[in-house]
Amino acid sequence: MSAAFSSVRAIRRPGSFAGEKHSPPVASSKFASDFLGCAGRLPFGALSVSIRPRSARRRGLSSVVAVSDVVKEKKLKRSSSSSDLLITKEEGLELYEDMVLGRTFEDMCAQMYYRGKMFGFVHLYNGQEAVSTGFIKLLKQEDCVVSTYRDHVHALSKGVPARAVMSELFGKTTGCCRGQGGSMHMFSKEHNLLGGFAFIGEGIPIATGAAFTSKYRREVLKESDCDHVTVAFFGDGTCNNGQFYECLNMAALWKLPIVFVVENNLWAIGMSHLRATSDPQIWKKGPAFGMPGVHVDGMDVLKVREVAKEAIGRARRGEGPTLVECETYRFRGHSLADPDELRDPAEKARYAARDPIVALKKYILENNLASEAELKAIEKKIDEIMEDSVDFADASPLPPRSQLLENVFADPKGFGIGPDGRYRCEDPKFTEGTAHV
Ligand SMILES: Cc1ncc(C[n+]2csc(CCOP(=O)(O)OP(=O)(O)O)c2C)c(N)n1
Ligand SMILES: [Mg+2]
Repeated sequence: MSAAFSSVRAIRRPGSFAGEKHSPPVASSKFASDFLGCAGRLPFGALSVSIRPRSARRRGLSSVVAVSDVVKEKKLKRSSSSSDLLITKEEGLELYEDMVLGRTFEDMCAQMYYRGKMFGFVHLYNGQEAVSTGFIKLLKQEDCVVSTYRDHVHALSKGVPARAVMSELFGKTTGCCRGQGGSMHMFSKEHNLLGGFAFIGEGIPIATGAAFTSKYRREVLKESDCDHVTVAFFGDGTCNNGQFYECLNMAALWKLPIVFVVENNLWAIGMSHLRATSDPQIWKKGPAFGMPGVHVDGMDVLKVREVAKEAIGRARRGEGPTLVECETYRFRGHSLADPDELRDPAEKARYAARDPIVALKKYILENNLASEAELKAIEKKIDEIMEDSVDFADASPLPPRSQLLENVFADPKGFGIGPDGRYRCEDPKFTEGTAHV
């Protein structure tokens, strides 16, 4: 391990907000009628309560908070009898490991960012892990994932090694994009992770195209085994962007094998979802285009997983797209440059009390799926992976200067001719001040 990091790297355990003091949890029933549990209120009646069957409301166990009439409610039983459990021991441990990996990785990112190891904006995913894990752990290697700028954890869930993600963040040649993408542009052909997009909404058409590819291969090229599904993740703020509507229309029209997953964390930088959106119930936009719309508690990986199973299965069977709105929350500011002073501390505390990792741990222990020692062993393994990924990234070389103009689609000669009559791109000073390579 490099001496520069060894003494001060701290690994934070789930359940604690990064750098923030814990406020006492607020009783959830007080906010039961609030949309997504946030402080603001819906401009009209809380639909999530009104459309759920009475029995489901009484049980309070349904994975689906609100749903269009296309999707039937799943009856989820929770009991200590192993046959009724939502997950097997192996599944529980896999979910736990993936969520702890995501959380621990992001906390390490914060440390490395503030230590000057990363450049540009870095957006962390803390709090939203149940969405990534709940969906991606059900996918096959051939299935595609399209992310946003909050993409490190999606990459990890899809199987991109922590070393490759950390190195990419450090801008090193061993990164999954050879250091050319950075935090917001994770990509891996091998893992069918199609990016990482800094511009909001940009990934949605790419995902729609990937889903079209699967359908084309199966129906036109007659590759009967091509049942690949694409999952597109994006935020609530992004749903006010035109590309979202265009792609929903196209996906429904062509019955594409895609799941649109909205990670509704209630905020778009400092803009509250309730202030920015004419109808904040995003899931309702699915039925408007002729596809199921589902609203699920995104702080509960088991509920997300149940909804994901249904939506992914539907896409794989060739039955078309689904829009899933996951109620979630980010435990940190918009990016690591955001002091996060706008959001109400009471709102933050309410969601901190619903930490998805703590909830899964409780479920595993209460149902005797695994022991405390087994979970500790996973946490230790992840700590070792973190140390290793930072050491690896730190020791890796920076890209050579010659890499700078690779993958630039415009003819580099288009940069013009300098006063010495040579192409500007051939002048070593051309990139001076923009990169230190
Ligand atoms: C096309 C475009 N417009 C504006 C921005 C600036 N911008 C960066 S993040 C963001 C908010 C997105 O919020 P949301 O979709 O809810 O995602 P979250 O950050 O909450 O995950 C905006 C408007 C951008 N990146 N791209
Ligand atoms: Mg958001």
